[in-house]
Amino acid sequence: MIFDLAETMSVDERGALQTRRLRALVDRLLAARGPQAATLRAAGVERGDRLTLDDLPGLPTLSKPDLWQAYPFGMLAVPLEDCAAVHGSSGTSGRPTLVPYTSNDLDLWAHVMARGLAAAGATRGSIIHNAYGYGLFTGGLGVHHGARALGATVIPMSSGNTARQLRLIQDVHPDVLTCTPSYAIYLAEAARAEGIDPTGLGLRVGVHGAEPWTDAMREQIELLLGIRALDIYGLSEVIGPGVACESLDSGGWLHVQEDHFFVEALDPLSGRPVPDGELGELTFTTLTKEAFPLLRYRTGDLARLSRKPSPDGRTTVKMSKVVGRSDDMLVVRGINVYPSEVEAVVLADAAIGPQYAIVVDARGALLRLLVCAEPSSADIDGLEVGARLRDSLARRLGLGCDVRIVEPGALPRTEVGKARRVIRWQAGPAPLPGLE
Ligand code: DLL
Repeated sequence: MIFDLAETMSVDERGALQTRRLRALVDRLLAARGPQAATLRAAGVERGDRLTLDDLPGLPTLSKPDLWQAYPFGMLAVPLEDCAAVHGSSGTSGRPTLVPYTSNDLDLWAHVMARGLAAAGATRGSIIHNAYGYGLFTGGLGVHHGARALGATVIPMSSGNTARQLRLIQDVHPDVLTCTPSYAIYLAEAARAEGIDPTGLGLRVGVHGAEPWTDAMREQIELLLGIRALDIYGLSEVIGPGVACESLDSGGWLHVQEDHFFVEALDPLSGRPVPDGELGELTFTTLTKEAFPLLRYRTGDLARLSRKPSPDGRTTVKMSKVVGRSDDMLVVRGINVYPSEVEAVVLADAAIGPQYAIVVDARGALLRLLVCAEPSSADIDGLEVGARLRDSLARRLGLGCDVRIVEPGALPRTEVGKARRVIRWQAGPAPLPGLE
């Protein structure tokens, strides 16, 4: 179902709307006199009214360190008393970011999330089991607001307490599961361990995001839970989940809600836009946000954009799955590797289960990659599978990796929060058992 006709607007009509919104945004930023007003003025922009979308590549960008510098509320564009909520992210690099919302911002968030849930086939009649964490993290409350705007019934489970989650799923029969992709796998494994067939739980579709995952992992989730597993992307700085969502018929692409979040893909080194279809750093301009508006925010997330017609009738620009982060790229003996490429090779082997970890051994002068994976069943010959995986990694990545096939259950699981699949081994004892 298409929740909002704006998703099917003609490209020209949407362009005109975006232009009007861009002009108003620039005027708001200038009036707020914050750090973005200063960089705009330094770039010669004194007012918004003549700007067009083609001018965007010439306007200043900002990135995470700019937000840290303004922490906690230096980027606020409205008085703090006009804010209705504050969310944030703990940040992979350990420094928090706080993101305030006005009441209108919360409505906008609910609206784009409702578009995403509807795109996944959720309806007013749906029961949404929401296992994203509630709290400062935007996952739980973002999906919650969206489910309310759609008119569905939401179960605010939050993360953790898996036994209770399973009990509730069996009792309430939700059709939609919302959680991180790693938690979807965790839940399925926990069900099996309890003797429950996870494909018989009655779930129809999963809406998974907040961490990188590949199509190989999608297949695993679909098989384990007997559902369609769709991707949802977002980040707290821009609004939270719902910035872009896959639909049941979008062929694996995520529709960017570009009437509110204008997207560019930039070359991470030069900062210049890359052509559609090429990998670039997603950069967002929040056209309509009030409390924390951002002009050309560089996310560090790498993906491709496409404007080809979508079979589902939506006309918005689409993004591919995120294939990595610009700061995630590993350079191993001169070869550039993204963890997602390793994941795709590992999970393509049916003898390997969904649990794996990449240990980057950075103790010496040259990085070494250790890929640890669990077999998909206990009777698999670890030595044979390990040798095969080493060969496929060498063939696909042009890189020699050490491979360890460990006992089922030996790798750490993530029950709460985002999965940590890349582990840096800087010094000291091995981060996982059995490594040397
Ligand atoms: O993770 C918002 C979210 C919640 C998205 C629930 C989807 C579902 P942050 O905690 O600020 O916000 O983290 C944002 O997570 O810059 C990406 O690096 C990563 N990320 C989010 N969604 C995806 C995804 C939420 N679908 C950061 N695929 C982003 C890959 C994702 N990475």
